Amino acid sequence: MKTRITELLGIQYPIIQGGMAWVADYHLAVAVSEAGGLGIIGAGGAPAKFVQEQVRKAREMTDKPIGVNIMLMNPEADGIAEVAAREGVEVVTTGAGNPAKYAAMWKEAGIRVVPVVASVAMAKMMERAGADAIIAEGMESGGHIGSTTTMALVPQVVDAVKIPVIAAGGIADGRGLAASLMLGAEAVQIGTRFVVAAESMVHENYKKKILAAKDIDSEVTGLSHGHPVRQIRNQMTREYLKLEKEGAGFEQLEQMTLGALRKAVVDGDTVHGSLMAGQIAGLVNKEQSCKEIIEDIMRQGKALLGERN
Ligand code: TUI
Repeated sequence: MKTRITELLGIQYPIIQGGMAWVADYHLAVAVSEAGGLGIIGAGGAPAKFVQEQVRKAREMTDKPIGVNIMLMNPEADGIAEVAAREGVEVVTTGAGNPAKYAAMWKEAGIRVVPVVASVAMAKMMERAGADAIIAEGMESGGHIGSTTTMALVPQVVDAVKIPVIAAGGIADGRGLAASLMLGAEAVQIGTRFVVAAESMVHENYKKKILAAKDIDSEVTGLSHGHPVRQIRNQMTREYLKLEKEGAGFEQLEQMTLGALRKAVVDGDTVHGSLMAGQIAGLVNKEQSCKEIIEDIMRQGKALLGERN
């Protein structure tokens, strides 16, 4: 299945693994790239040195293209941006902000620049800043989100830019892939289904929560202070939402979530941790290898799209 994205990124299948903070380490990224998709190391809130080590380990394990995701709210984003340029990754994706100031440096290093956006205005701005492609991420996604759904966002972004678009948010199988291509996207980015992949190093407790989740089991915290985050409902989200309703300030709320994702991923704390996951978690009910996941999605997607692919 060839699209402008498979050509641009040098991958076999139009499937990109989300660059999830704490979750997407080199084990997961290498497994996805080796299976023909694009694996991405999620820098999250990590220091630049840690990201450099991750990239080097991935490089030792695969010759296939590898990406790094830079979460732009990370105070070390400048250092990580330089690591990406220096260490010869093929692709950089960015989230939670505007990466325009790094675009020239990355392009000079021959890196494909692919920002994640949650609005048409940001997509246009990124195209002008030199982005090679755009990931249009709907509010069905896990983690830090915008406010528009994938179904509404993707075709509007596709119409607004000339560069190819990758759909994200609420996609976990071949139906999601086929639907995304119908909306004009040329690849999909998948997060939640890869959190439970066999090669994903997240704590077993976190995986179990995603595998057991139903459609309505996620909650969005942080809407009141403009940093909405989707995660599976638990004691933490209940307390957080109660405090938000009572008008708690950003500082107090931030205190509750600091380190909460790490608690979920590393410690397996499903009570106080932030179990980030998308609304599609209800569809994700078995642990498989990245190869099985990608082959499953492609088989189903191709059958739906017919022989033209
Ligand atoms: O970045 C994400 N998802 C994330 S980042 C993350 S790490 C985290 N950890 C703890 C608390 C909060 C976050 C978890 N999930 N997705 C990409 C994304 N980017 N979605 C929305 C945006 C976005 C938002 C605003 C992109 C650009 C933007 O621009 C704002 C501006 O005007 O600069």
